[in-house]
Amino acid sequence: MASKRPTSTTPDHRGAGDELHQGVKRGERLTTATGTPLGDGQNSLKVGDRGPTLLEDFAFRDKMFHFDHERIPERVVHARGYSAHGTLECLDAIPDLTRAAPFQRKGKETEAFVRFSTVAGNLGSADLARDVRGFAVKMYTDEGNWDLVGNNIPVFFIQDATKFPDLVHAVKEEQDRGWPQAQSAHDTFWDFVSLMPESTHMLLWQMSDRTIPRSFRFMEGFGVHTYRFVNADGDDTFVKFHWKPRQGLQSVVWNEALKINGADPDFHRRDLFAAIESGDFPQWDLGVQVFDEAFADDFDFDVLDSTKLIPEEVLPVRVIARLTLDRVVDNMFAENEQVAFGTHNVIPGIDFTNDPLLQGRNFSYLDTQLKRLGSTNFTQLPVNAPRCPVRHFQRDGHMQTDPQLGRGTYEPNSLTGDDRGPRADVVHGYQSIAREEQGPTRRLRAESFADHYSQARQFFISQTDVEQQHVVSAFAFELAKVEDPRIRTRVLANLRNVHDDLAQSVADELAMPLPDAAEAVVATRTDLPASAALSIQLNGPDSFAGRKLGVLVTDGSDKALVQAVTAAFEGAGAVVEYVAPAIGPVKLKGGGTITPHHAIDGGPSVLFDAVALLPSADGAADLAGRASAQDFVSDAFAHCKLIGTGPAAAPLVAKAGVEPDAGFLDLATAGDADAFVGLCASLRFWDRDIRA
Ligand code: HDE
Repeated sequence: MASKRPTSTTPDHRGAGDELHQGVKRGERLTTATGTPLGDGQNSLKVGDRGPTLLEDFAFRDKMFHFDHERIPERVVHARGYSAHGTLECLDAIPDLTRAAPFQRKGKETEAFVRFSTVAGNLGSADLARDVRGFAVKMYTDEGNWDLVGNNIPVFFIQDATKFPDLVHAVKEEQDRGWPQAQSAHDTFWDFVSLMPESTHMLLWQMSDRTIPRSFRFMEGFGVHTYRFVNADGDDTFVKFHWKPRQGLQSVVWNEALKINGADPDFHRRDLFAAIESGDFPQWDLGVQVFDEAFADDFDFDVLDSTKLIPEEVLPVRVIARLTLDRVVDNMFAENEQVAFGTHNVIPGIDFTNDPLLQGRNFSYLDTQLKRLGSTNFTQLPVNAPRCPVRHFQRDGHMQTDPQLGRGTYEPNSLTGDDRGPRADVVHGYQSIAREEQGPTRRLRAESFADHYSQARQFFISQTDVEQQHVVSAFAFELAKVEDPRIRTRVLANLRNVHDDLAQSVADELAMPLPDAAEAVVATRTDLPASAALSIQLNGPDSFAGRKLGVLVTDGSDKALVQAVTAAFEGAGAVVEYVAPAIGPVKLKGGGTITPHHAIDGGPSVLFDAVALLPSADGAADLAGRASAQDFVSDAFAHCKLIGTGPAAAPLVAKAGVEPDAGFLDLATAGDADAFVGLCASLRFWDRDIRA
């Protein structure tokens, strides 16, 4: 029977869009990977009009071959990340301390690339998981790439790198069921940490609001380990690195985080992208705590122990440079996925200490890149390639892109000529500092690492009342997800060594009896004073700049009021977005329309730092009957947000079951807008804190 189907030569059926490709210019042609221009991008080569596909179809095979190999292994930890480009500018030259190239001259600029990440979840997990955030910075210096691969928390869970695979296995989804994703709230994680008291200090940080940052822009970064600065004379000092956001610190509350994950799982990456694209470039001050052997010997804890920090009140942070992120990535795979960080990437002027965690990391990062990127030549990828000259005799390997000219492939050689044969530079080249090491080889944890609770207690007493309550609630939330009661009891026993109020409050929230304190090798010190630097709330911003106001509008909203609120907040450096019953234009009283950014069902108040309710009377009556609008108000209230109310908002507020308090401000007329901006500088109305 003759087929009625069209043939590939019937122009109308060649495939959508092909008519657009008639007579395309040479440089615009669709080609194979090897450059052959294609005459058809829509149909594979078949026998007859319905027949089998031919193996000879090189164009199909070229395309499918590449597609089949698109994925590379995601990072075993820190899989989900987001990156941006920027510059590090030296504010305070410190050649007396280090010969590191970025710090030799005030005003010196060094290209930088930063990747922020969560740790536990896979690449597709949600941004607001309760998790540590990676804060990895690659600096393309004149003397090679320097990577400061840090976190947003200054301490870590374990003291020895050999425990890292155990920690990661414990926190990742359980192997017999494949869940939970991106969550520490499950048995294996708490089982492990309850048996590893050295993790207690980090657990306090993890259960604090540090692990639910409002944005990457509003969090600190830390190098964690003690490193060394080395100056041109070869003199070395210890150094700890800090990134301090000039935007101030800010986190969300847990109930809000849970809802953001549903409303916008990309909340953090969208925030960074939007800020940079709008020209609101985030900045961090790079600060250092520099100290010598004498300080280290005197200090309460071992400076090689990554479960400890040096309080800023004991050793102030000196700001030496400023990082500005001003360019988003062009291609997530090429940059965000293929960037290869490593603690071993240091430059002259930076050296290591014997921190056992750092020593282990120096091995792991190089090793992992070969697995992920598949070739030793990953340093040639644009995002990883140094910006300074690279000369060596490393040759060949998969995907070699360097033509590597000349005859000599070894060092020393006399055949490539003086101008082409790289030589070690004994004067300016990298020299590891001469360290005296001695002692028997042993598998031993130093006694100076044995105090697991004192700094955990110090962290707890450094939190505001609201923050302490958040820590308690976070422990209770996580432990309530732990099925085995023995694990919960062990955690409570450890917490007794931190602070009895903490242990008792968590036990109360779990409705569990308080066990005896766990045995501690070293008694908890109660003399360490509170450190204000450890609180988020005490280090917030002094304005609403960089934050987002959500304005609820309906047909009939007052134009003058909407405009005044918008102008006041935008004038203060904030972003204003409108939320309306539907996404189509809203007609304002006073003339004109505005186009909302969100329809109410997809624009819950968790996406904003503060809200203004400016509906018309009819609009408020309509919204009062919608669950999403009621949630908009009741969630903003529950999350301690500042709420501006227009003249007609009352019925909606009442229907949301909310009693206005001092965190509300009447926006009766356009003249009230400035007062609302001023109120919002405090970000939240914590007096309302209702165990969100
Ligand atoms: Fe990592 N870590 N880590 N880590 N880490 C990785 O490297 C490792 C540790 C950190 O955005 C891996 O490229 C060991 C501390 C960040 O690409 C891997 C130990 C700190 C990132 C690895 C630690 C970090 C990683 C996985 C214990 C804060 C993401 C993929 C000794 C100071 C970097 C990769 C990015 C990534 C190993 C502990 C920060 C497997 C063995 C402590 C920010 O190599």
